[in-house]
Amino acid sequence: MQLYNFFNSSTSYRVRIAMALKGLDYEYKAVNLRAGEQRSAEYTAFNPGKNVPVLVLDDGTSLSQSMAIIQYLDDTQGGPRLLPAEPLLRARVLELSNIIACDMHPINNLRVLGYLQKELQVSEVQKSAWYRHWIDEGFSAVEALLERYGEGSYCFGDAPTLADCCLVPQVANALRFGCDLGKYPRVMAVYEHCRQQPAFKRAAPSRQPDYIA
Ligand SMILES: N[C@@H](CCC(=O)N[C@@H](CS)C(=O)NCC(=O)O)C(=O)O
Repeated sequence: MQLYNFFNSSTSYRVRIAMALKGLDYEYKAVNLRAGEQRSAEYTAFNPGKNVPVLVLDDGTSLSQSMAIIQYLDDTQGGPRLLPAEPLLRARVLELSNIIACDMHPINNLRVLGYLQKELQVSEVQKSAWYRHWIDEGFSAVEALLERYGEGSYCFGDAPTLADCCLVPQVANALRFGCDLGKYPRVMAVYEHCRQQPAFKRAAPSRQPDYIA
């Protein structure tokens, strides 16, 4: 398999964690988002969504959207289940994951921040305020869900799920933007625990071949 991704793209990082947890090997195909490679004609023909990640299967089939990729891998590959079979627990995992994947990430994505700055002419300070606002909205909700339902060292119990694949990259991204996450002790406890685990370490931005400090 091939994974088109970028070292500090949080959606790529989700898939890298899932693949590392499942022990899946892949060829690393770097797409430099900082250089705008995702918008090139060649890449757009490959992925009309103009984003990463994209997984290419051994038979050449390509699949975009991190949540679809992870669910596909969970359904077809071995290793630990990232989406539990039990319907309510599965829904809980998706509930938390979707706060990050649907409510947080899309409004703070590179293209959105770029549009705010270049087209709407917001200042650097306003852009940071926007970013921090949506991080706070989202992590307040995640923190409340972890308080209600979270037990154990991961989001849900003592084994990783899709929720952890989403939480860790979103925290890493917020820290990179200088957000104060001290208000979210449960979120941070899960993050710190995951960071120590070999699969999460392998997937970390600083361990990727295209990493730039
Ligand atoms: N919903 C998509 C979002 C993918 C996405 O937008 N990824 C970001 C990086 S985290 C990207 O490629 N952004 C390019 C851009 O904004 O131009 C997913 O989960 O895969």
